[in-house]
Order: sequence, then structure tokens, then C-alpha cells
Amino acid sequence: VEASIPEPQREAWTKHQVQGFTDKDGFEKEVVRHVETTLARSLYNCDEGAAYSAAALAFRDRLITNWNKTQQRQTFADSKRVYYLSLEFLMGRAMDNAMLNLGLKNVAKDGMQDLGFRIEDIIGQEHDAALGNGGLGRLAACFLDSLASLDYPAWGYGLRYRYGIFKQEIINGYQVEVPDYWLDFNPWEFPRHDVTVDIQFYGNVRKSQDENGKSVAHWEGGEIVTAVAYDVPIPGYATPSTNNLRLWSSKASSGEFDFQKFNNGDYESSVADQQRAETISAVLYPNDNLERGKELRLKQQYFWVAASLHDIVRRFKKSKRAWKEFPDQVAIQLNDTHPTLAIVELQRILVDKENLEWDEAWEIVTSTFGYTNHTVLPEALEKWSVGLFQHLLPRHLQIIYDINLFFLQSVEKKFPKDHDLLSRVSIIEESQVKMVRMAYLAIIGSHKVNGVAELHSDLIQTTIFRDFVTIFGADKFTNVTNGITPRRWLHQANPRLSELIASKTGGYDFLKDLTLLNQIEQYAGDKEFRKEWAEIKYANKVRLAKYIKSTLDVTVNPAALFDVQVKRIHEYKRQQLNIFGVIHRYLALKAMSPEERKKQLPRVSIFGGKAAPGYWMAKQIIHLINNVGAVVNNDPDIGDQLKVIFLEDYNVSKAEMIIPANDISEHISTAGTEASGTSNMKFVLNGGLIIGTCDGANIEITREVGQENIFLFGTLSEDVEDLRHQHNYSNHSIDSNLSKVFEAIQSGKFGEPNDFGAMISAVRDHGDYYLVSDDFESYLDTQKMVDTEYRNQDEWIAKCIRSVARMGFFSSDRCINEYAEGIWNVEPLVVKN
Ligand code: F55
Repeated sequence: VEASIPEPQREAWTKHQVQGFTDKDGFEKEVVRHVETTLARSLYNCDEGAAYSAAALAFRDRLITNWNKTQQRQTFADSKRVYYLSLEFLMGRAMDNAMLNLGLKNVAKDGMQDLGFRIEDIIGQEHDAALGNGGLGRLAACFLDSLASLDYPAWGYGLRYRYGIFKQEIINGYQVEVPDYWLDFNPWEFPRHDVTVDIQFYGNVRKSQDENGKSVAHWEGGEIVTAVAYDVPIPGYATPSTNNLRLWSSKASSGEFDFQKFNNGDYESSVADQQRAETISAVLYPNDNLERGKELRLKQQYFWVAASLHDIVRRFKKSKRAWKEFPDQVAIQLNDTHPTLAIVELQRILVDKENLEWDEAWEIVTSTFGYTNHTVLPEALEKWSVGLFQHLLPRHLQIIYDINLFFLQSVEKKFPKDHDLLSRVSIIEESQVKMVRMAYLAIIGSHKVNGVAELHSDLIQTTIFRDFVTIFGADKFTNVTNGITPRRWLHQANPRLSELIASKTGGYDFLKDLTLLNQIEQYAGDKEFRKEWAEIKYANKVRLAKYIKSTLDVTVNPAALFDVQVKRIHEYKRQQLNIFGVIHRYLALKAMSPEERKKQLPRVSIFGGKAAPGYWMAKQIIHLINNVGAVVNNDPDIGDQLKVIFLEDYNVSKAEMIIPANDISEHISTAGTEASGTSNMKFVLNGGLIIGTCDGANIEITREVGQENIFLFGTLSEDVEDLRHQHNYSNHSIDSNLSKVFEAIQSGKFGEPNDFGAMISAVRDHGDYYLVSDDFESYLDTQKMVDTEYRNQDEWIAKCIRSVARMGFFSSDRCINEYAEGIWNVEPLVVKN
């Protein structure tokens, strides 16, 4: 700052620099000031909503000073930056996180109390920022927290959706989607009306020759939409580093908004043009692991990618460096294939606008990008029709053809006789409708490709991308196992457990170095420690039980075993296996004498999660869970022995309440289908055990916590294909316990049987693709072991303590450090306060 202010005025500026509150009194003063002036409300009618707004504004002011300093420091140092491109950032609430990261939560708590409010109630007023579907979006949010906490100079780039993921309501047992309008009052974003980029769509490409006879492409005509930047500060934990998340919002460009029409009185159609432009950033697509090829989605992708690259290139150009230094200044990570167009856009900028030679440009491009794959499911692999591309992005399609041509030529040179190979790895799929395969483009245009857990990274290298391993060599492919931020998922979600751990490890250093958790292992046998541990778990369960009572009017016993499966609803995640297991348990209880029933371990089966609005089967699964709950929860024979709960509208802030209350959680995907999973890590870190398949990160969790501390069951991934083959080519016999479950459903016990016909047929008649029947017996056996082991509470808690002690590996800090070293080649840049 100081350098840019002329000497005579400098004193006045520095004298009045905002310092920010540091104590309770200062905080209260800021809250009162915001209520009176910013919100223009009388102090005597300040409700919880206004109190939240004022407290949020007070914390926002605190963040801004750190944020400005960090940005200035990064500009001054001009060192290499990381850009994380993600169509989703599932942030959740910001205020609690800001208070904790600044170390001012107690100040806020006491201050709010003085003003007549409870801090939890005030925190609860905040609307989640839900700009994501599930794991992929939440991973991006955890990464931002780690990047800032580890002082990496890093930016996130995303879209500022007007509507995030829909709000889920359950009506008569069915999911109903309600729009999530979240921007009403959002103190966490800063509109930058001066930071805009004009983005072009459609039009034509004209070729000309320059003075040296070189062919030059000109993309002309079409329409222009303007991208406006909105910045969100991302505070690190216990550091002044505060990074930037830049979200783009679309609006009609001032050139585009047709003043001619407007002045001619065609007001309606000029407003319609404006609305069409705003549609681009209007809504998050609510599908997880499914790509539907909609034009608006491709428009969103290009709009966001082009605006972000323009911004990055603009920043680079300020340094006046040679283009070949671009990869020394810039690392761009592609979160899945959604931003793959960035590869093409950078090549276009370098060749068409900056006049670099193709090969020189391509070298820069490939050194800049890294690509993270999050799925092997074929229906989730992005493909766009060539026709759509030609229409929307004609110049980009030409560049893709050229990239493909040069790539295939190099392959042919290396593997001269293998024509089949060429068609297998071509970016263009030569099908009836020609398609652009985005994952192939992402691989060819990046210097590293990573999966998100060991099994997943092995699988992509041996299945969907194996030809590319042959072509590029194994070094291009790597693994970075996912992680989670312990700040939000332990300290914020479970403050009492965090405090207990701090009391035994000499403070909160473990939140910065999660491997320090290993110090609590020695207390696994300590009676007093176990007692405190159990009390905290019980209190967390009481809190969830109260929530269940208040929202669903079902009474659950906090002493029962809480068995939780919360995640997006998907056949591959097998919530159907879980609910079939619950039905089996119910039938077994019904068949018992009352005395025998009483002897069983009481259990609460808790479900939560959204189904994509167009995913009919997933919606039927929700319906069945609710119908089973309606029967079981009202059956006087059953009482506390079994309750079945479906929690409405699962989101980040609800996860923070639900996860600390788990005894066991279910991560039961068909082996080989869940790339990693991240809630599995959150559940164990909060002192629960897992029932899971040998899939994704479950395998590494087992390696870390020890196989005596996890309940694994089911088919191994290497056996899945054979079993599927057998289902299709021989008579497929269904597990006998599962058949009884089907009979119960078909008897009408759980509502109209026709509603669930397709769900049963999928298993019985249509090949059981997800191996529900194959795994049913081992699932039930494993659940039986869970019941038995839970009865020995001392040993159970000891297992939980040992597991938590061994979870250090799963911090997103470890994960980000691996990316920084192995893929980005960036170093931290410490900011001093
Ligand atoms: C969203 C949109 C599309 Cl088009 C495709 C996928 C998604 C999406 O939400 N994917 C997703 O959440 N994937 C998950 O990523 C997590 C983080 O890596 C993994 O843990 C999880 O296994 C994977 O399913």
C-alpha cells in the first residue's frame, strides 16, 4: 500500500488504517454499529436474523484487512500461484468458520451473550452456500481451507449460481425439490463491478494470412455475454493468509443489451435478451455422477473457463515476463473434466491472440494443467456432440481437431501398426453422432492426471485410461488420496471432542498437523478418558435426537446404536442394500417373542441425501426408506428396538450436526464404483466406526486404523466383472433372506408394492448390476458383528479412540501438500500480520 501513496498523504492513510477488533468490547461495538448504521435498524427490534447479519459484517470487516494484505503480498512476491478451477464449491456456512479460523469464537460468544443472544442460534441463522452437489464440491471447499491454512498463494475460480443445489422437502414420503435462492443477504461476497470479461459464443471463423503467409484464425460474430467477478474471502486457520475465491456472474453486455430495441419501444425483447444472458449463471446442475449433454451446461463451462483464463492471463501479463515462463508462474488444476475447455482456450489465446507458434503454445499449455479424475462410471464421463461444439464454439472445435491430429500422429509414429489404438484414443468418438471425449482431451492437455484414492487411481490406469498409460508412460499418472479439513470437520462440528483432544495433546496444534492425533492412542485404555469420550458422544447423540424429535416428531433413544448413511442417493452407493437390511431386521424382530425382542440391541437407522431430480430410481429408494420408517416407527411391537429416520435436506451444516452423532456409518458402494468417498473420513474422525466395502478410501482407512477397527464386507473389485457376467449368462439366484424382504415389500406391508417393482426387478430380473444380492449375506453377517461388538462399550470406545488417533493421514493439508509438491511445484508464501 504504502509505496503507492504519495509521501504527503501517506500519514493520513496509515493513521486511519482499519485495525479490526480483538476483544469482546470491540466486537460488541462493531455489532451495534452495523445494526444501527449498515442495517439501519433500531436496537430495540434486533431479532436473531439482524444479529446474525451484524455479527457477520463485523467478521467480514476483520477478514478484509487480512485479505488485502495477503493479496498485496502475493502480488509483490510475484511467485507461482495455483488456480483451482471447479464448477462446484460446497462451502456451507462461513461465519462459524471465520470465527474459528481467526481464533475469535469465544470473543463472539461472550459478546453475543452480552447483547442477549446465544451464539449457536446466531450461527444457525446463516444460509448454507450450497454451490455443489456432493463430494466433488465439498472437496473443493476443503482444499480452499487447506490452501489458505498452509499459506499457498492460490485462487479458486467458480460460477456464482443464483440457485445452488435445490432444497429437498419430503412430502408423503417423496422427494420434492424447492429452489434454493441464497443471495438475499450474502455478506461474504464482494461484487467487483470493475472486474468484467466479455465472453463470446456462436459466430464464425474466418481464416486469413499474415504478412509471412501464416494462417490466422478470426472468430467473429455471435453474441457477447459479460462475466462479472464476485470475490469471497477464504481465511486460513491460525494464519493471516486469506485467499480469494472468485465466482463469475453473467449479465448482458452493455453492447448486447439492445438500446436500439429499447429506444424503439421493444422493451420486452430487450429485457428478454438480458434474462437470457443471466440464465448462464442462474442454476447449478443438480446431477452428481451424470452428464446429460445440455447446451446450457456447455455454455456455463465455457463462460466460466474463458473468464477465469482471461483473468489469469491478465495477471500474468502485468509481470511482463516471456510467455515461456507462464508455467513457472501459473499452475491450473482441473476439478474433473468440467473445466477441460480451459486447455483449448489457453491454446487459442496463445496462438490466435498472442501469435505464438502452435508447438511453443502447446508446450506451455501442457506444462500448466493438471487434471483430477473423480469417477470411472461411464455415465459420468463427459462427452459433447461435435455439432453442438461447432455451433457454440466453432474456433474451439477447430483447435480440438488440431490437438487431436497432432496427438494421433505422434501415437502412430510410436505404435505404427496399431490402427485400433488410434480410434480408441481419438478425442473424437466416431459414433453415429460424433462426440468430443472431454476426459481424453484433459489427459492429452495436462502434465499430470490423478485419481483420488489408491484403488481408484489404479483402476483408471488399468481400465478407462489404460491406452494413455501405454502412450504417455506411467509417470504421467499418479494418486492423491482425498482428505478433509479437520478445522470444519472436527473443531467446528465437534468442539467438545476437539477440546478433549487438545487437553491431552498440549493444545490445538493437531488442527495444523493432524498426525499429532497419534498422541491420544495411549488413552484408549484410560477409564477416565473413555468416560469423557463417551459423554461427548452421548451429548452429540442427544442433540441429534432432539433435532429428529422437533423435525419428524419421532422419539429416538440416544442410548441406541446410531447407524448413519448420509450422502447423495445413487444406486451405486447402495442405499437400497441398507434399507433391505433394515427390513430384514424388522421382520426378524417381528418374528421374535417379546422377551427375546427386548434382548436385541436397539438401533436407529438414519438416512439422508438428495436424489437428482431426474433420477427416478433414486427417488423410489427415498420413498421406500420413508415408507419403511412410517411402518416401523409406529409399530408398538418394535418400540425403541428399531427406528428408521430419513433426514430432510441433507447439506453441509446438517452434516456438521449429524456426523458427530454416529456410532457407525455406512460406506457400502459396489466395489470399484466409489472413487474415494470423503464422508467416511469425517465419520471416523468424529469417533465412529465404519461398515464398508473394499472400495475407494475405505481401503486406506483400513490400512491406517487397522482391520480390527473397521467392519468390511462384500465382493472385491477384481471379482465384480465376473459376477456381473454370471448374472447375465446363467440363472441368477437371489439370496434367500433378500427374497423374504422382497416378499414383504410385495405383500404391501410398506405401501403400494408396484411403486417398488422396478427396484426389486433391477436385482432379481435385470442382472443386479450393483451386486446387492451377492453382498446381502455378508452385509447381514457384518451387521450382526456390529451388534455384538457394540455391547462391549469399553472395547468399542477404545476402538474409536485408536481409530481417531490414526486418522492423521486424511487431513486435506496432507493432500494439498502432495498436489503442491508432485503436481503444481508451488511453495507457501507466509504473510505476516
Ligand atoms: C457432479 C457433476 C457431474 Cl457432471 C459429475 C460428477 C459430479 C459429482 O458431484 N461428482 C462427485 O461428487 N464425485 C465424488 O468426488 C469425491 C471427491 O473426489 C469422491 O470422494 C467421490 O467418490 C466421488 O463420487
